[in-house]
Amino acid sequence: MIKGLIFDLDGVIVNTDTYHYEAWKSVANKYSIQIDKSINENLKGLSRRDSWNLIMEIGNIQLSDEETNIVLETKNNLYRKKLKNLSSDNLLLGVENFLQELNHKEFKLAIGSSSRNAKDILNYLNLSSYFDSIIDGSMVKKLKPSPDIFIKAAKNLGLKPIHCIVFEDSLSGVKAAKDGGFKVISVGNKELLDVADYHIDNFLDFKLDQYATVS
Ligand code: B16
Ligand code: MG
Repeated sequence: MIKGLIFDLDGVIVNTDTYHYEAWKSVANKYSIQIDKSINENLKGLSRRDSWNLIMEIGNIQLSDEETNIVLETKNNLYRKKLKNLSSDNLLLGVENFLQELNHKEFKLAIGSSSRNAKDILNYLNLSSYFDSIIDGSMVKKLKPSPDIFIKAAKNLGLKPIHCIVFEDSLSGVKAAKDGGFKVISVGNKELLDVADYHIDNFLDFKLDQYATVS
């Protein structure tokens, strides 16, 4: 029986995944590395550092630790600049009504995001109060594709993974949740259905009783 729902943030609650993509494209461009949408699918969900390591691998370059730290800071500054444009228009379709409905039905809700900016984004969009627990990239050692972030979220909700559903838009996140023993609903990219249990494009027509099909 499902008692808890754990949501990824970027690309599931809010479409900030496009801001990450634009910021990485611009940073990579300075090193003449081209990033396209299919490369970006593999960056989604990874930590800032792991994302850059993958980009360096693709571009076949290596930087000193000092230069790497500058790149990470530059990317985050670019990303945070874009966050200034955020509004409720950036929420995934139907997500706020869905969260309200879940709160009303007394499901336990958590965020499991790799982003160290997660809490700022949730506060900025006035969404924090929907969640009983918010786990971000600063709170676990191993980020996605390790299941630790979701395991910590479930623990904080006082629930076992088998009693939770994870919503994810990234391959690394779907794998993390499956490895942690969770049911997973992929959001957005239909190809993720190969690894997830169920798929939705957004939350607009998603009904609570559809849980039954995956639980
Ligand atoms: P930050 P999620 C992830 O958030 C993003 O998908 C990923 O693109 C980003 O690199 C990662 O957060 C770290 O974000 O640089 O803000 O700490 O999808 O797990 O909510
Ligand atoms: Mg995501």
